[in-house]
Amino acid sequence: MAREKTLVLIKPGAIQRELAGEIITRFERKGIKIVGLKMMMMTDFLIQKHYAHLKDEPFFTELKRSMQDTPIIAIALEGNDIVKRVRILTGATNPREAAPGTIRGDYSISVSNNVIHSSGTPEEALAELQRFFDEDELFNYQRMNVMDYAED
Ligand code: DAT
Ligand code: MG
Repeated sequence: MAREKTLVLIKPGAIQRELAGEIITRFERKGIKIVGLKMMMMTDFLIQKHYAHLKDEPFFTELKRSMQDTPIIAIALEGNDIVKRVRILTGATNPREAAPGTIRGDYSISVSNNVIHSSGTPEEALAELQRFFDEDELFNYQRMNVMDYAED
């Protein structure tokens, strides 16, 4: 088991639908530790880096626009095997395929309004966290008691 951090973005579609609290609560209720959190605008530069793998897709222009409709909320989460665990909680990219109980399965209404981003692999998570957070925006702290019985 590897102790890792991962990046979540609450996307503009979720901010507009007032789902930010619901999404943060999902992670808290599951005992996942938040080690960084901030609201910010996605700049053109950030989007080009973040979605570099999609730059030639026909939907890229629309994706870029939709990521700038409102600020996003960037969240850093930490735990054992957290990248994979958060991907499972996130659910499939396409809402029609996202399982009930996952965040996208419960809240996503279209592939371009799929409410949340989460890093796909540990390598992706490292690169994305560096892109979205300065070192002094990520925190080291202990939680008391509640986690004594949990896996991480
Ligand atoms: P994921 O966000 O599940 O990691 P991805 O990295 O393949 O998926 O794509 C990033 C985002 O791009 C995705 O969350 C929504 C958008 N996207 C992907 N495929 C799309 C499509 N066919 N039409 C519209 N938007 C799409
Ligand atoms: Mg991805």
